[in-house]
Amino acid sequence: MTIHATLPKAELHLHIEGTLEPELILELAARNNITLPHPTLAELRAQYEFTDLQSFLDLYYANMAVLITEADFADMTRAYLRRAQAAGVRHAEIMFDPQAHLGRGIPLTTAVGGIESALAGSEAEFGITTGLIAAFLRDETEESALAVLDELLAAEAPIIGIGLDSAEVGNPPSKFIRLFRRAREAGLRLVAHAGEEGDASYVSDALDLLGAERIDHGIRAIEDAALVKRLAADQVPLTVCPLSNVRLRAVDTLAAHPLPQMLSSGLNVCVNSDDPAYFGGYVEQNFASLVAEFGFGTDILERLAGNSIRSSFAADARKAELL
Ligand code: ES4
Ligand code: ZN
Repeated sequence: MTIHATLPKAELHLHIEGTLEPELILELAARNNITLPHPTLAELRAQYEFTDLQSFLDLYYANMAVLITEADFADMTRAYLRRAQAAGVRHAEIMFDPQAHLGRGIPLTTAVGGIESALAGSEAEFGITTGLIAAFLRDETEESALAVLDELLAAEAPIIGIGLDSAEVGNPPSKFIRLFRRAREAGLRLVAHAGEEGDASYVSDALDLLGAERIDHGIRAIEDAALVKRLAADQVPLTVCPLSNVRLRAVDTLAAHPLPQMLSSGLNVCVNSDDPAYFGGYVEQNFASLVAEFGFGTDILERLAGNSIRSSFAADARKAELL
Protein backbone atom coordinates (compact mmCIF):
# COMPACT_ATOMS: atom_id res chain seq x y z
CA MET A 1 0.00 0.00 0.00
CA THR A 2 1.23 3.50 -0.76
CA ILE A 3 2.28 5.72 2.12
CA HIS A 4 -0.51 8.24 1.52
CA ALA A 5 -3.12 5.52 2.02
CA THR A 6 -1.64 4.39 5.34
CA LEU A 7 -0.54 7.69 6.92
CA PRO A 8 -2.95 8.44 9.78
CA LYS A 9 -4.92 11.50 8.82
CA ALA A 10 -8.02 13.51 9.56
CA GLU A 11 -10.56 14.49 6.95
CA LEU A 12 -11.89 17.94 7.83
CA HIS A 13 -13.62 19.06 4.65
CA LEU A 14 -16.19 16.54 3.55
CA HIS A 15 -19.83 17.02 2.60
CA ILE A 16 -21.57 13.76 3.40
CA GLU A 17 -24.10 14.38 0.61
CA GLY A 18 -21.12 14.64 -1.74
CA THR A 19 -20.19 11.04 -1.00
CA LEU A 20 -23.37 9.74 -2.65
CA GLU A 21 -21.99 7.58 -5.46
CA PRO A 22 -24.02 7.20 -8.68
CA GLU A 23 -24.61 3.50 -7.93
CA LEU A 24 -26.04 4.33 -4.50
CA ILE A 25 -28.17 7.13 -6.01
CA LEU A 26 -29.82 4.58 -8.34
CA GLU A 27 -30.19 2.03 -5.54
CA LEU A 28 -31.88 4.57 -3.23
CA ALA A 29 -34.08 5.85 -6.08
CA ALA A 30 -35.33 2.30 -6.68
CA ARG A 31 -35.83 1.68 -2.95
CA ASN A 32 -37.85 4.90 -2.59
CA ASN A 33 -39.78 4.66 -5.89
CA ILE A 34 -38.27 7.89 -7.18
CA THR A 35 -37.97 8.50 -10.92
CA LEU A 36 -34.75 10.35 -11.64
CA PRO A 37 -34.29 12.72 -14.60
CA HIS A 38 -31.23 10.61 -15.53
CA PRO A 39 -32.39 7.10 -14.69
CA THR A 40 -29.44 5.00 -15.88
CA LEU A 41 -25.86 4.91 -14.65
CA ALA A 42 -24.60 6.06 -18.05
CA GLU A 43 -27.04 8.97 -18.25
CA LEU A 44 -26.35 9.98 -14.65
CA ARG A 45 -22.57 9.77 -15.10
CA ALA A 46 -22.82 11.98 -18.19
CA GLN A 47 -23.99 14.84 -15.90
CA TYR A 48 -20.65 15.05 -14.07
CA GLU A 49 -18.90 17.53 -16.37
CA PHE A 50 -18.81 20.76 -14.34
CA THR A 51 -17.84 24.23 -15.49
CA ASP A 52 -17.96 26.01 -12.12
CA LEU A 53 -19.27 25.70 -8.56
CA GLN A 54 -22.91 26.39 -9.49
CA SER A 55 -23.07 23.74 -12.23
CA PHE A 56 -21.90 21.20 -9.66
CA LEU A 57 -24.29 22.44 -6.96
CA ASP A 58 -27.27 22.02 -9.32
CA LEU A 59 -26.55 18.28 -9.71
CA TYR A 60 -25.52 17.84 -6.07
CA TYR A 61 -28.86 19.23 -4.81
CA ALA A 62 -30.89 17.33 -7.46
CA ASN A 63 -29.31 14.00 -6.49
CA MET A 64 -30.24 14.50 -2.82
CA ALA A 65 -33.84 13.75 -3.84
CA VAL A 66 -33.12 10.04 -3.25
CA LEU A 67 -32.39 10.59 0.47
CA ILE A 68 -35.74 9.99 2.17
CA THR A 69 -35.41 7.76 5.24
CA GLU A 70 -33.02 7.56 8.18
CA ALA A 71 -31.70 4.34 6.66
CA ASP A 72 -30.78 6.22 3.45
CA PHE A 73 -28.72 8.74 5.42
CA ALA A 74 -27.16 5.97 7.49
CA ASP A 75 -26.25 3.85 4.43
CA MET A 76 -24.64 6.85 2.71
CA THR A 77 -22.63 7.70 5.84
CA ARG A 78 -21.50 4.11 6.43
CA ALA A 79 -20.36 3.83 2.80
CA TYR A 80 -18.22 6.95 3.26
CA LEU A 81 -16.68 5.69 6.51
CA ARG A 82 -15.74 2.40 4.82
CA ARG A 83 -14.00 4.30 1.99
CA ALA A 84 -12.32 6.68 4.42
CA GLN A 85 -10.97 3.80 6.50
CA ALA A 86 -9.29 2.40 3.39
CA ALA A 87 -7.75 5.84 2.75
CA GLY A 88 -6.13 5.99 6.21
CA VAL A 89 -8.62 8.46 7.67
CA ARG A 90 -8.68 8.03 11.46
CA HIS A 91 -10.75 11.08 12.34
CA ALA A 92 -13.46 12.70 10.21
CA GLU A 93 -15.36 15.94 10.68
CA ILE A 94 -18.35 15.61 8.44
CA MET A 95 -20.55 18.41 7.12
CA PHE A 96 -24.19 18.02 6.16
CA ASP A 97 -26.64 20.54 4.68
CA PRO A 98 -29.74 20.61 6.93
CA GLN A 99 -31.48 23.29 4.86
CA ALA A 100 -31.14 21.27 1.67
CA HIS A 101 -33.12 18.45 3.28
CA LEU A 102 -35.66 20.63 5.10
CA GLY A 103 -36.34 22.35 1.77
CA ARG A 104 -37.38 18.96 0.33
CA GLY A 105 -39.67 18.21 3.26
CA ILE A 106 -37.25 15.88 5.04
CA PRO A 107 -37.34 16.50 8.80
CA LEU A 108 -34.14 17.43 10.58
CA THR A 109 -34.51 14.38 12.84
CA THR A 110 -34.41 12.07 9.80
CA ALA A 111 -31.20 13.52 8.38
CA VAL A 112 -29.43 13.94 11.72
CA GLY A 113 -30.71 10.65 13.11
CA GLY A 114 -29.59 8.67 10.07
CA ILE A 115 -26.14 10.23 9.85
CA GLU A 116 -25.62 9.98 13.61
CA SER A 117 -26.60 6.30 13.74
CA ALA A 118 -23.72 5.55 11.36
CA LEU A 119 -21.30 7.88 13.18
CA ALA A 120 -22.17 6.29 16.53
CA GLY A 121 -20.66 2.99 15.40
CA SER A 122 -17.74 4.50 13.51
CA GLU A 123 -14.98 4.19 16.09
CA ALA A 124 -15.79 0.54 16.86
CA GLU A 125 -16.50 -0.47 13.27
CA PHE A 126 -13.93 1.57 11.32
CA GLY A 127 -11.50 2.99 13.89
CA ILE A 128 -12.56 6.49 12.86
CA THR A 129 -13.55 9.08 15.47
CA THR A 130 -15.99 11.63 14.10
CA GLY A 131 -17.67 14.98 14.54
CA LEU A 132 -20.73 16.37 12.76
CA ILE A 133 -20.87 19.94 11.42
CA ALA A 134 -24.09 21.62 10.24
CA ALA A 135 -23.29 23.66 7.13
CA PHE A 136 -25.55 26.55 6.23
CA LEU A 137 -26.36 27.50 2.66
CA ARG A 138 -24.99 30.97 2.02
CA ASP A 139 -27.39 31.53 -0.91
CA GLU A 140 -30.29 31.32 1.56
CA THR A 141 -31.12 34.06 4.07
CA GLU A 142 -29.52 34.48 7.47
CA GLU A 143 -33.04 34.26 8.98
CA SER A 144 -33.42 30.77 7.52
CA ALA A 145 -30.04 29.74 8.91
CA LEU A 146 -30.89 31.14 12.35
CA ALA A 147 -34.20 29.26 12.43
CA VAL A 148 -32.49 25.98 11.52
CA LEU A 149 -29.70 26.54 14.06
CA ASP A 150 -32.33 27.14 16.74
CA GLU A 151 -34.09 23.93 15.70
CA LEU A 152 -30.81 21.99 15.92
CA LEU A 153 -30.05 23.45 19.35
CA ALA A 154 -33.58 22.81 20.63
CA ALA A 155 -33.35 19.19 19.45
CA GLU A 156 -29.92 18.90 21.11
CA ALA A 157 -28.60 17.62 17.78
CA PRO A 158 -25.16 16.02 18.22
CA ILE A 159 -23.24 18.66 16.26
CA ILE A 160 -19.81 19.99 17.18
CA GLY A 161 -19.93 23.06 14.98
CA ILE A 162 -21.34 25.01 12.07
CA GLY A 163 -20.02 25.81 8.62
CA LEU A 164 -20.99 27.90 5.61
CA ASP A 165 -21.18 26.43 2.10
CA SER A 166 -22.92 26.61 -1.32
CA ALA A 167 -22.72 29.59 -3.74
CA GLU A 168 -19.97 31.87 -2.44
CA VAL A 169 -19.71 34.90 -4.70
CA GLY A 170 -22.34 37.51 -3.77
CA ASN A 171 -22.99 35.82 -0.41
CA PRO A 172 -20.12 37.14 1.70
CA PRO A 173 -19.38 36.41 5.37
CA SER A 174 -20.95 39.74 6.40
CA LYS A 175 -24.36 38.17 5.66
CA PHE A 176 -23.95 35.68 8.54
CA ILE A 177 -22.57 37.66 11.47
CA ARG A 178 -25.56 36.97 13.75
CA LEU A 179 -25.58 33.25 12.86
CA PHE A 180 -21.96 32.80 13.85
CA ARG A 181 -22.39 34.87 17.01
CA ARG A 182 -25.29 32.67 18.10
CA ALA A 183 -23.38 29.46 17.32
CA ARG A 184 -20.36 30.69 19.25
CA GLU A 185 -22.57 31.56 22.23
CA ALA A 186 -23.95 28.00 22.07
CA GLY A 187 -20.40 26.66 22.40
CA LEU A 188 -20.12 25.41 18.82
CA ARG A 189 -16.92 25.36 16.74
CA LEU A 190 -16.87 27.63 13.68
CA VAL A 191 -15.70 26.90 10.14
CA ALA A 192 -16.56 28.53 6.81
CA HIS A 193 -15.92 27.99 3.12
CA ALA A 194 -14.02 31.04 1.87
CA GLY A 195 -11.72 31.83 -1.00
CA GLU A 196 -12.90 28.99 -3.23
CA GLU A 197 -14.52 31.14 -5.95
CA GLY A 198 -14.63 34.26 -3.81
CA ASP A 199 -11.58 36.51 -3.55
CA ALA A 200 -9.19 36.87 -0.61
CA SER A 201 -11.51 39.32 1.19
CA TYR A 202 -13.93 36.41 1.80
CA VAL A 203 -11.15 34.71 3.78
CA SER A 204 -10.21 37.73 5.90
CA ASP A 205 -13.90 38.54 6.48
CA ALA A 206 -14.62 34.95 7.58
CA LEU A 207 -11.90 35.39 10.21
CA ASP A 208 -12.69 38.97 11.24
CA LEU A 209 -16.49 39.09 10.98
CA LEU A 210 -17.42 35.48 11.76
CA GLY A 211 -14.58 34.34 14.00
CA ALA A 212 -14.06 31.26 11.82
CA GLU A 213 -11.48 28.95 13.41
CA ARG A 214 -10.79 27.08 10.20
CA ILE A 215 -11.21 28.01 6.55
CA ASP A 216 -12.55 25.54 3.99
CA HIS A 217 -10.59 25.92 0.71
CA GLY A 218 -8.92 29.34 1.20
CA ILE A 219 -6.91 28.94 -2.00
CA ARG A 220 -7.54 32.50 -3.20
CA ALA A 221 -5.89 33.83 -0.03
CA ILE A 222 -2.67 33.39 -2.00
CA GLU A 223 -3.61 36.50 -4.03
CA ASP A 224 -3.16 38.74 -0.97
CA ALA A 225 0.39 38.84 0.40
CA ALA A 226 -0.60 40.54 3.68
CA LEU A 227 -3.29 37.92 4.29
CA VAL A 228 -0.83 35.08 3.55
CA LYS A 229 1.50 36.55 6.17
CA ARG A 230 -1.32 36.69 8.71
CA LEU A 231 -2.53 33.13 7.96
CA ALA A 232 1.04 31.84 8.33
CA ALA A 233 1.67 33.77 11.57
CA ASP A 234 -1.59 32.54 13.12
CA GLN A 235 -1.33 29.06 11.55
CA VAL A 236 -4.99 29.28 10.51
CA PRO A 237 -6.01 25.84 9.23
CA LEU A 238 -6.97 25.74 5.54
CA THR A 239 -8.75 22.61 4.32
CA VAL A 240 -7.63 22.42 0.71
CA CYS A 241 -9.37 20.12 -1.81
CA PRO A 242 -7.18 19.82 -4.93
CA LEU A 243 -9.35 17.52 -7.08
CA SER A 244 -12.43 19.61 -6.26
CA ASN A 245 -10.65 22.79 -7.36
CA VAL A 246 -9.66 21.19 -10.67
CA ARG A 247 -13.11 19.74 -11.40
CA LEU A 248 -14.92 23.00 -10.53
CA ARG A 249 -12.38 25.03 -12.51
CA ALA A 250 -11.28 27.07 -9.50
CA VAL A 251 -7.84 26.33 -10.97
CA ASP A 252 -7.08 25.62 -14.64
CA THR A 253 -5.06 22.47 -13.99
CA LEU A 254 -3.62 20.62 -11.01
CA ALA A 255 -0.20 21.88 -12.12
CA ALA A 256 -1.50 25.43 -11.59
CA HIS A 257 -2.84 24.68 -8.09
CA PRO A 258 -1.42 27.02 -5.41
CA LEU A 259 -0.82 24.23 -2.86
CA PRO A 260 2.99 24.13 -3.34
CA GLN A 261 3.12 27.90 -2.89
CA MET A 262 0.86 27.69 0.15
CA LEU A 263 3.24 25.13 1.67
CA SER A 264 6.32 27.19 0.94
CA SER A 265 4.61 30.25 2.46
CA GLY A 266 4.32 28.33 5.72
CA LEU A 267 0.53 27.99 5.67
CA ASN A 268 -1.24 25.35 7.74
CA VAL A 269 -2.79 23.39 4.87
CA CYS A 270 -4.26 19.92 4.80
CA VAL A 271 -5.71 17.79 2.00
CA ASN A 272 -9.37 16.81 1.82
CA SER A 273 -11.85 15.34 -0.64
CA ASP A 274 -14.84 17.79 -0.39
CA ASP A 275 -17.40 15.84 -2.50
CA PRO A 276 -15.48 12.69 -3.47
CA ALA A 277 -18.30 11.04 -5.44
CA TYR A 278 -18.36 14.07 -7.73
CA PHE A 279 -14.72 15.10 -8.04
CA GLY A 280 -12.90 11.92 -8.96
CA GLY A 281 -11.63 10.59 -5.70
CA TYR A 282 -11.44 10.16 -1.97
CA VAL A 283 -8.64 11.61 0.11
CA GLU A 284 -6.07 9.03 -0.99
CA GLN A 285 -6.66 9.94 -4.66
CA ASN A 286 -6.14 13.59 -3.75
CA PHE A 287 -2.80 12.67 -2.17
CA ALA A 288 -1.89 10.41 -5.10
CA SER A 289 -2.54 13.15 -7.68
CA LEU A 290 -0.41 15.59 -5.68
CA VAL A 291 2.42 13.07 -5.56
CA ALA A 292 2.10 12.47 -9.31
CA GLU A 293 1.93 16.18 -10.17
CA PHE A 294 4.37 17.73 -7.73
CA GLY A 295 6.52 14.79 -6.64
CA PHE A 296 5.79 15.40 -2.95
CA GLY A 297 8.03 13.22 -0.77
CA THR A 298 7.41 11.62 2.60
CA ASP A 299 8.30 14.84 4.48
CA ILE A 300 5.54 16.86 2.79
CA LEU A 301 3.00 14.03 2.99
CA GLU A 302 3.68 13.68 6.71
CA ARG A 303 3.38 17.43 7.17
CA LEU A 304 0.01 17.48 5.36
CA ALA A 305 -1.29 14.52 7.37
CA GLY A 306 0.03 16.00 10.64
CA ASN A 307 -1.62 19.34 9.86
CA SER A 308 -4.97 17.61 9.36
CA ILE A 309 -4.79 15.99 12.79
CA ARG A 310 -3.56 19.14 14.56
CA SER A 311 -6.26 21.24 12.83
CA SER A 312 -9.09 18.92 13.87
CA PHE A 313 -11.47 19.45 16.76
CA ALA A 314 -10.60 16.02 18.15
CA ALA A 315 -9.79 15.74 21.85
CA ASP A 316 -6.12 16.35 22.68
CA ALA A 317 -5.69 12.72 23.74
CA ARG A 318 -7.00 11.51 20.37
CA LYS A 319 -4.71 13.92 18.51
CA ALA A 320 -1.73 12.65 20.51
CA GLU A 321 -2.69 9.08 19.62
CA LEU A 322 -2.78 9.90 15.90
CA LEU A 323 0.30 12.13 15.65
C1 ES4 B 1 -19.44 22.38 -1.96
CL1 ES4 B 1 -17.11 22.28 -3.32
C2 ES4 B 1 -18.35 23.09 -2.48
N1 ES4 B 1 -18.30 24.41 -2.37
C3 ES4 B 1 -19.30 25.04 -1.75
N2 ES4 B 1 -20.37 24.42 -1.25
C4 ES4 B 1 -20.43 23.10 -1.35
N3 ES4 B 1 -21.36 22.22 -0.95
C5 ES4 B 1 -20.97 21.01 -1.30
N4 ES4 B 1 -19.79 21.08 -1.93
ZN1 ZN C 1 -16.76 22.09 0.43
